[in-house]
Amino acid sequence: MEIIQSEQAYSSIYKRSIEDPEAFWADIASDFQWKKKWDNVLEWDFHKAETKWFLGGKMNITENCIDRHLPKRASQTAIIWESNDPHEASKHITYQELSDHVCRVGNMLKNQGVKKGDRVCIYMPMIPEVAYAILGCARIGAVHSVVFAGFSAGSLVDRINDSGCKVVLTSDGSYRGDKKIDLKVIVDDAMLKCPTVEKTIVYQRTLNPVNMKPGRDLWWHEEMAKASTQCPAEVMDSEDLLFILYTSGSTGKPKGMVHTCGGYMVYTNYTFRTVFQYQEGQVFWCTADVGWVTGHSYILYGPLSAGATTVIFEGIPSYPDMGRFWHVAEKHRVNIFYTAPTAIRSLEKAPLSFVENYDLQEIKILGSVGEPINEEAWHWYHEHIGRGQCPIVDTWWQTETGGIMISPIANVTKLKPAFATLPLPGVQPAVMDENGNELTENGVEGRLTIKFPWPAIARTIYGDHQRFKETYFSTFPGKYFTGDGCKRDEEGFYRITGRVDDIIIVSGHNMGTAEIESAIDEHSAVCESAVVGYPHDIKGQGVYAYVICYDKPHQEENLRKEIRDMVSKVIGPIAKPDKIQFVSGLPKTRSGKIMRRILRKVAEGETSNLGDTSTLTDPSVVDEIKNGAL
Ligand code: 7RM
Repeated sequence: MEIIQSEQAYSSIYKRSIEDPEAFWADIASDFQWKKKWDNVLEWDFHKAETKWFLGGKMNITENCIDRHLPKRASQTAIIWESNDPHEASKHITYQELSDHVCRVGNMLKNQGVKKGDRVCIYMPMIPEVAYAILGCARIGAVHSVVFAGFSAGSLVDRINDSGCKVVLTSDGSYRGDKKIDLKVIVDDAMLKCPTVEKTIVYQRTLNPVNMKPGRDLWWHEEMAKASTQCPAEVMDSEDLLFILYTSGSTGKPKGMVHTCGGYMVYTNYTFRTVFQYQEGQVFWCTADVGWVTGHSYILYGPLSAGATTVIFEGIPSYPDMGRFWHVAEKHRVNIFYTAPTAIRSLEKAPLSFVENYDLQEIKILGSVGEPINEEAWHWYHEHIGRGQCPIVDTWWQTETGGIMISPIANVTKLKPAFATLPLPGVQPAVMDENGNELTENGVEGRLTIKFPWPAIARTIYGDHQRFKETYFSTFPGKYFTGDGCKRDEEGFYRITGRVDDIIIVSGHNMGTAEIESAIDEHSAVCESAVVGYPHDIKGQGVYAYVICYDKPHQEENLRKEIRDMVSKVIGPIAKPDKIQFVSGLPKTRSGKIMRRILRKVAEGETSNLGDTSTLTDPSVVDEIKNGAL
């Protein structure tokens, strides 16, 4: 396959990918190891919410992530593991060792009666074994369902039962900063309500005493010792399930997004190599947790299928101090660094000496994902981490899209701070107005849809195709609706303005809350903000801003005025916040997304019935917010 290396190449390849998508993707797919070539590249019908890629093709993603590299790269490091504890030795796992571990896990699962198509829940910390677990499932055709190991027992129960998992892979405990979490206790609690689970297999990480239920609970090290390092890769159809990954809906129960083998493999590999311009021998570090799609696609499947060296980091950015990311980047000579704006903003707050203590010369490319990156954070990241020299790829995508969709291509296409910029080849965005008309010009704003399938699009919601169809394909019939709003500027560059459910209408004007936040954040005293709408007698909706300052403000009224003036200056008087509440933190989920539902309720004057707050990193901020409500 041809990797794009110039702006002209981008234009011509993009054009070809739109004119003849099947030929374009067939060409890319032919670079992989197939056990049998596909009969048909694509069949789709967005009215029925159906997409199939590489039909009739037979393959196994682990052969493409491991076996095919062995002739050349058996002794190359596949995974660098860095512990939560900076004093614990890091690990370098070669492709050969990865092969042995993954095959062992495959056999260990088979020994417990796991067969192709069975669901296996993985509830583990960020240790090398979580990678072996995920790939071990894929090796034997079991469907993995990774549940982020920060979720509560109740969330675990919902996810296990929704997909009927037969086995749970877990550990005795996990480390997170200075905290130790007893994962097995949470699993024990969950097991009281999970009738489909026959076995749990427990890896020893923290060595805290755990309760092992006879007949159900097994030790990982004992079972692995019995398992051989030879495990033939199960023959998978392109459209067989690879994994289920739950993502929260705007309301109600989590949606089990289903990804299949062939298209997902092709797309995560292609986007990894293209967006980051990965070069042979480079070290790639994506700081996400494997419990999120970013970890699936860009810690494991993308980099490993490309034969790269990928970093798995067990810890958090602030432990033992705010320099940890930069310490790890220096120590492992990271070349490509991919993180989230929420992390950037929190590190930006710390003294610069935490960055300056480390040599970051090896970093060549920076990435951002998960939410819109505000301009201030973009510039800080560019200047201080990228030394003004590294491109930042602001990658827009979703659990549902499987891989990156809209993003600059590092060192190839133009950057524009706070813009995800251009669609990748094969991606056909369409901006829609409220009435369902496509806005075909540039210089428009509307809802972001995608009008043609790409190989890694989620195929369904596990067990609920109707919900899949309604959520993604009914708002704009015939198109995939992302739930995001966007602008396309005069140059055709996309800026994602945030979830459409975060749009507020003030005096008849549509405003993206992200846009107001970005303006507030430009005030030098402000670290971060979150804006929601609240009912307003005259305007319909008023603007309510929650603002975190670097230092606790002394003269709140003065600062409020300055912030209003700033917003007025940046966006216009219409966007000026009506209410500004200073807070010390925001209610964030563990993936760094602000739980706006809570902020909206408090802004509306509702302080009881805030709903489930168990997935918040720090539920105590909710009380502070309630008590300070204006
Ligand atoms: C990869 C991931 C998806 C939602 C998506 C957006 C937001 C993600 C960006 C972004 C602006 C970005 N999957 N989002 N990336 N918004 N710029 N570069 O995050 O399923 O967890 O979230 O995240 O709203 O719809 S996700």
